[in-house]
Parts: sequence; C-alpha cells; structure tokens
Amino acid sequence: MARVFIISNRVAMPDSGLHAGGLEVVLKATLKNHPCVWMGWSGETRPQPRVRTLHKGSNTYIVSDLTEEDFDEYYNGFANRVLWPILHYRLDLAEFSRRDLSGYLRVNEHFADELAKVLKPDDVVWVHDYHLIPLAKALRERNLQNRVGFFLHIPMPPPEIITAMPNHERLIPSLCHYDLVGFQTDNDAANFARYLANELGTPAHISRRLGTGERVMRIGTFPVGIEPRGFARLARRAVKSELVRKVIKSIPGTLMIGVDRLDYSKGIALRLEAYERFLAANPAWHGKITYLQITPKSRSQIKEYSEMEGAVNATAGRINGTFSDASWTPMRYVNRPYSRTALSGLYRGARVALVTPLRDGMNLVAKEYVAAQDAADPGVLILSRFAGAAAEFREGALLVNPYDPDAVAAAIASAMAMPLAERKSRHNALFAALLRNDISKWGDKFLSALMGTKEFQLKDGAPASRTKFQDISTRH
Ligand code: ADQ
Repeated sequence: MARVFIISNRVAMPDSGLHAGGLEVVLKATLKNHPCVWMGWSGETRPQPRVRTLHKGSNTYIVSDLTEEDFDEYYNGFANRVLWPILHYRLDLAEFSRRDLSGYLRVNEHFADELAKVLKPDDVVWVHDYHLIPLAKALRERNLQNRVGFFLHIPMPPPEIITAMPNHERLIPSLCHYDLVGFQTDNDAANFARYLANELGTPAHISRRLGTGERVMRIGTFPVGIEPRGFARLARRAVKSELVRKVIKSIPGTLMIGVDRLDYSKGIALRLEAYERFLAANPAWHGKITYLQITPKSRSQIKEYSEMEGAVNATAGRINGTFSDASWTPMRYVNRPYSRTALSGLYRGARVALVTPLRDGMNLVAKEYVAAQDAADPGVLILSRFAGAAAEFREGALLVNPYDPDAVAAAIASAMAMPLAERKSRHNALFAALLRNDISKWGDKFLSALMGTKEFQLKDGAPASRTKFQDISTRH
C-alpha cells in the first residue's frame, strides 16, 4: 500500500508530550487510517543537526534539528515575520529581509533532501502550511514525480496583498508544482486562482483545473472541522470535573469565554475594548458577568508579539481597575494552556463565546465551543466574519466585524439577553454545520482528491499527467 508522507514544520512525536496544536488534532484520523511517515522539525537547534527516526505502530516519525541560523531565518524570520502577517492581511507588520528568504528556501531544500532519501515512487506526499510552500518545487528539482499535495491552514489573501510581498514571484508560483493545493474556504481558493490569473495568465475560473505545462495542478476547498460528537462527549464529562466545577462555582453570574493563542491575528486587544464598551453601556450587567480570556503566550521573542502582550495586559488591567468592586472582578485574564478536557468543560459552562479574530484560516475554538454546548440550554457564539468558520456558521452565530468594538459590544448584550428558544434554534443550525464537516473524513477527502480517485474526481479534472514538468515559477 502507498505510504502517506505528512510534512509539517512541527511533528507531534508519540509520547513526547508535544501538542502540535490544531494540526495534530486534524491529522489524527489520517494517522490512524493509513501507514504514515510524519516528517518535520524536531523543535531543537544544534550546530550539527541530527535526523532521528522513530517507529510506532504502523507510523514512522522523522524529525530533523535545525541550526540556530536556520531557526532565525526560516522560522522566526521568513515564516513568522513575513508570511504569517502577510497571509493574515497585515502588510503593516511584515518585516522582509532577503537573508530570511534564503534561510527559508535553504530549510525547504534540506527537507527535500531528507525526503528524497526515503521516498518510494508510489508514496504520496502531503505538505502542510506556510512554512513549506516551495517544498514541491524542491522535490521536482530532485526529479521526484510523486503525487504531492499542499494544504494551507491559514488564509490566502487577495493578489493585491500578496503582490506587495517582495519576491512573491519567487515563492507563490512555486505552489504550481503541487498536484493539489487545498484551502480552508472558497474565498481563499478564489484569491489564489485570481493571483495565478493576474500574475501568470492561467485561467481564473475555480473549476479547479489549472494547467502548468504538462503537469496539472488543481485547487480545492477542504475546510477543517472537528469531531463534534466526540468533543460533545468530552465536554459532558469534563463539566463534572473538579477543576471545571471549581472555576464555574467561583464565578458570580454568567460566564463569557475567549480562548486563543496570544497572536495579533486573534483580535484580542480590540475584543477587550469591546467588552469595556459593553460594561460602560450596560451597568445592569455589572456583578452578573465574568469574562474569562484564556490565552497562552506564543512567539514572545518577536517584537510585535511582546508589544501586543503589553497592550492586552494594559487593557485587561484598565477594565478591572475601572469596573471591579470588592465582590466582583469583570474579567480574568489567564496566560497558560489548559488541557482539551478542561477547555471543553469550560466551553460548556460558558453562556457566550467571543471568537473575534481579525483574520483566521478557520478557527477551531469556534467549532469546539459549539460542540461542547448542552443542546437543551446552549450558549451563544459571537464570531468574526473574518474567520474561515464564518462561511459555515452564517446561520447560527452572531457574526460581527471585529474592527468595530461598538458592534461587538452590542452583540455581547444581545447574546446575554437571548431567549432560550432562539439560542436553541441557532445552536441546532451550528451543530448541523459541524456534522456536515466531521474531521474524521477530512484527511481522506484530501488524499482521495490528491490521488484522483473516482469519488473525488473534480468535475472537469482529469488525473494529473505525471510525465514532463515545466518550471513556470522561473518565467517571471
Ligand atoms: P491556530 O491559529 O492555532 O490554528 P485554532 O484553529 O483556533 O487556531 O486552533 C487552536 C487549537 O488549540 C484549538 O484546538 C484549541 O482548543 C487549542 N487551544 C487554543 N488555546 C488553548 C489553550 N489556552 N489551552 C489549550 N489549548 C488551546 C491554525 C490556523 C487556524 C486553523 C487551524 C487548523 O490559524 O485558522 O483553524 O490551524 O487548520
């Protein structure tokens, strides 16, 4: 049977305790259903990088160290300081340097070398996320003709934004070396198709078939989801746990929750401002609402992150300073991660969830919150229209513009006052959307489309021709 190679920046090695975040959760079913080899960075830096291999069950894990220079240029540099902000529409935060780009390309070459040592001709390769955009090109240059797919977990902005990235023409067209490029939403896919049409003159219709010489690259939409029934079970049990009961008991009145990595894309500072305006406009709720914001720190060594951390701390302090009294603190701001189980219980105990990213590929927190609710007395999801999840949750969520704190404050007020019948009907619609897109089928959908099997044959797409290859990314 063909092996599936999964390549991503971080790898969740079995028994290592490392949680590779949303990625690990979404890949779980694929790792269970196919013999997989998962390759990526070990998370360590050394002057002489080692490559280690571990076998567990039918899966193999291959991790490579990076040098300190690689880490600075590839990870901290180009991936997190250029691609992350730009793909989240934040040109103002991007810090481009040629040295970082060459470090990024060098690490991609390194992973291609390591892959070339172990790939067999019928192995299928599935590359994840913005750290590894040029990997297929590097594989083709090593004469590897395997099926190679790519999935972007974060947004793909319109070409007007991408083309502001220096050297975009060296990077973005290299996606055409994949057989299938997958996005979270139709909007992301359309943006990429428009980039190709504008920059390379390939057809812009998203009938998912774009010729690149004799290789055919297809574009598809594969929104990530969660396992709604499993998460609901977890939440039902967790809400009875000691930790969750203690938290809920300690909160006077109604709980409103926010759960995010501390990242500027998540819109936490503006969200706190919205809460501040809600409190200022609604004195009747004083003493009766507590907002719990759970936000583990991430990427603190990057300046934009430490600045944002300072701004969020200051707003949280100002809210509590302005509105607290001896018996009530309006917000709890917590900077540590919680287990999935504890989170699920806290979601279930919360009447309102505030999920207001300024831009997000999907946002699994919104989906987890919905799954965790008690269908007989569900809470209300306030969701940014700029999260990928909004495309599936139009019907049931209170969609908001996260840049407009007054509008978010008004949404908090209507969520708090929403009658049970409306909460139930909204939750019904949201849960139905979750079921339509159960994550247990996501990996197989992508892989079937990649392998061009009948079931997922895209309407007008013949299986990719795998003979000759024309390097279109050097045309410009
Ligand atoms: P992330 O930006 O990490 O993922 P998200 O989709 O919300 O964002 O997933 C975060 C995951 O981490 C969730 O499963 C959540 O429960 C967990 N988590 C968050 N805060 C936590 C905390 N305090 N303690 C413990 N766990 C916590 C990227 C993209 C998203 C996309 C995913 C998956 O940015 O847009 O949805 O990949 O494709």
